[in-house]
Amino acid sequence: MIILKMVINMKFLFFTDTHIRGNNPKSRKDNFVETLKNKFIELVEVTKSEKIDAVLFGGDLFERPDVSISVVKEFLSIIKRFPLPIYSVIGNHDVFGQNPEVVGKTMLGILEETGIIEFLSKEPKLFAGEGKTVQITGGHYFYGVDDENKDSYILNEKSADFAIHIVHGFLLDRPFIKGIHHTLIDEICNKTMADITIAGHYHSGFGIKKYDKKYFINPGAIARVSNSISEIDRMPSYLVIEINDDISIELRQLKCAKKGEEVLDKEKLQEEYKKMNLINEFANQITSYGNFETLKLEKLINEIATIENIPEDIKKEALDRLTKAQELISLEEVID
Ligand SMILES: [Mn+2]
Repeated sequence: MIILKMVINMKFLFFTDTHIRGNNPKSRKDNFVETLKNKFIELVEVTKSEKIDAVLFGGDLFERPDVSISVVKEFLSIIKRFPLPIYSVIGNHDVFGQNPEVVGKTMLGILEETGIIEFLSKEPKLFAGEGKTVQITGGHYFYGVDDENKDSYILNEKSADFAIHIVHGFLLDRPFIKGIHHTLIDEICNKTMADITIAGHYHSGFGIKKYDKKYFINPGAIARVSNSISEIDRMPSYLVIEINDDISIELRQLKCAKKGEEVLDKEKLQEEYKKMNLINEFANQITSYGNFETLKLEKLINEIATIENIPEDIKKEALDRLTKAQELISLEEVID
């Protein structure tokens, strides 16, 4: 009798930026909630039928930190069918003030407490197949993730045969508009030990890139919520990663996703685009204090602190107060 060496593959499914919310984004023509629920159902079915070992998520599960309880409950009835926990990083939309330290005050924090979500960190989670091991690490989004220090993107040590690193940040394969902080694959590819780096955050995605022997991937957002005209041509996609002696990665389009023209209102998108241009023009006019790049309050505080040489602890206090103010405002608002 010949005994064949059995190789048990390890299979991972990755998706990102679902932006769960209870209402329709302005530019959508369909019922966004129903469409998104169907996408989760498809991902659960793929996970089951293809015997996925672990589900990985790239951040921005929720559109906002305090999505209403009824909406969360509706989606949880589907999400809980995944093999749990879902290994996840925290996106900028999941928390107040883009501050992952306050995740305890958010819906995502509740999901973590229940064990549905498990946060990734620099501390690797280890998966063992037949003779091979895979480690998973992650970096949450935080204010400044794409500044000089690219720490969040770089895996310094590898203790398994294969390393997957997940990050929520503006990772790109080519330079973007000057003045908007982003990170190029070129800047990190020689520094990171990860075999596969997967990013969420940039909704358009850039697909699968291979630099030397390392993969850098962003499959794009599951939800088409950006007010960008290019979203019309994009089909929401996810990844299936198979690891045995080698790595194979498949970028797949969601079968249930409809064509962009069917779900997005082109006229509304063009209107939004014009509005954004006006806002940008206005922002460009506010140059008396300094060269403000956007109207993001966190950014303004940081820029003023730099210009005025304000001590670090005072800047931190200002950012903390801003976070608290955003929490207060959100309590007062009618939620979803
Ligand atoms: Mn997002």
